Amino acid sequence: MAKVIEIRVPDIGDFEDVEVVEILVAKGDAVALEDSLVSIESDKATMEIPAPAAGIVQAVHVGLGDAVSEGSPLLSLLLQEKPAVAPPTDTPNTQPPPPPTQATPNTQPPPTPTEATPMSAKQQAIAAAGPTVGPRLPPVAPSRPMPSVTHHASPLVRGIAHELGVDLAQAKGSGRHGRILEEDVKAHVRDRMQAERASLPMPIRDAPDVDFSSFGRVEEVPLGRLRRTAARNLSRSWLTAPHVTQHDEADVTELESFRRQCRAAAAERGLKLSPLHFVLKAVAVVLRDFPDFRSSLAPGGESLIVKHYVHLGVAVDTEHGLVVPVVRDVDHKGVYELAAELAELAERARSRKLMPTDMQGACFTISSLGGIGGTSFTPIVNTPEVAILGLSKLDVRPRWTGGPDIDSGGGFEPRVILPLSLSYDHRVIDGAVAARFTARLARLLSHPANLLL
Ligand code: CAO
Repeated sequence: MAKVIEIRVPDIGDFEDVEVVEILVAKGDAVALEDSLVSIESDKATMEIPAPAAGIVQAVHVGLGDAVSEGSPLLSLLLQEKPAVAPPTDTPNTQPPPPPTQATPNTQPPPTPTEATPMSAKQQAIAAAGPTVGPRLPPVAPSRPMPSVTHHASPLVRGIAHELGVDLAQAKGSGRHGRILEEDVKAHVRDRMQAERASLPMPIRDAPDVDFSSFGRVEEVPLGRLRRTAARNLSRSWLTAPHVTQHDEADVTELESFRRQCRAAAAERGLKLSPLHFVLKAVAVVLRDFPDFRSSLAPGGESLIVKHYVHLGVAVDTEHGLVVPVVRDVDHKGVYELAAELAELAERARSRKLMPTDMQGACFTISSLGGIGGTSFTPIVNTPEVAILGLSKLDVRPRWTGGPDIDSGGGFEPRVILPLSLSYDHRVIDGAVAARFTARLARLLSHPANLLL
């Protein structure tokens, strides 16, 4: 005769009001011996309660989130007439019945299912433990709480997931009620590996080797050492520092008027003042308030090394290639002194007389193409510096003197504009800070008297 047994919460040690976190079966489900029925979870551990025998679920007595304690009814199971697994062999089982999954023995008296159908040793062991049979929660040191579990998976699958380093919360279950099976864990690992392979950066290859002579006459001209070195440095910078260029412009009308006034005095010193010399001075002032712009990323990228000196590199165009000599302590020097020093460095650069030390120690670089032309460009940061300022050609542009309401009067007046292009390493400098930097520089150049302050 068919027998219905009540499955109850087993001995779970000292725990009370443990939460039901998973109900893995529903009324009418056929379950096999040891199929997990319900998962309960304390703040220390999660435990699945297995079926003590094969059968059909008659009723589920708990809901998700219910608090249960030892002996609380979980579900009613109509035991199968026939055993779900092979009947016991003739050899009597002399082993004491092991607790289903855990080491701690069950101390509850076993209510005995009374059906006559013979059971396997394992079934007998489990059924003998009766409705309250089940594993105790494993003793877990309070200092090492178990992670909470919100997925359906057998202890075996959890073990495999643990071994493979799979977070079950990320895996998709294809089993009944979304239960995560062994093959789901493997599929998850496979998908992750494929995704990782796909996200690997493409290897950087040289441009394809083309036989240009097949299209016309060619000649091969060797590159000088300077150009080869510059090419290496520029490539490294471009590939390692994420570049952004902030474009701005400074109204340098007053500054240009002042520069013209200084022309004679400069000539007496054997100098020519260019806009660049004033920009050097202004940049030194702005750098005082923007320490990140005179910093470098420390090796490993975990910190910044901020330099408390203001040595500025200046890009010099020579027939052998680009070199960047360094003007030291710009913040402590006057514009005439800077003009004299830069002229001397540029002269030595062009006659290839610079020493390696002349090109070391900058914390920021300026590259001026203003004497040549152009409206803006993207200079490449001279890493490990984090920013470089490009200057383009002065332009005279009309400026509206009235307010935004053009009907209320106003007019246009010519203004001298200096285009600014600030490239920066976005790992170190945020766009907003870069915009503040150029805005501050533009203000300073627009009111050159402030340079004295
Ligand atoms: N707008 C208009 N005219 C400008 C100017 C500007 N922004 N900057 C300079 N000029 C003028 C100068 O006043 C000078 O005019 P005069 O001959 O009438 O006096 C003329 O252009 C030539 O100036 P210069 O280039 O000789 O002098 P400088 O101080 O401005 O620059 C140096 C010196 C060494 C930086 C420059 O000669 C140089 O080599 N520039 C090229 C840098 C370079 O190649 N950068 C690209 C690197 S990639 O980032």
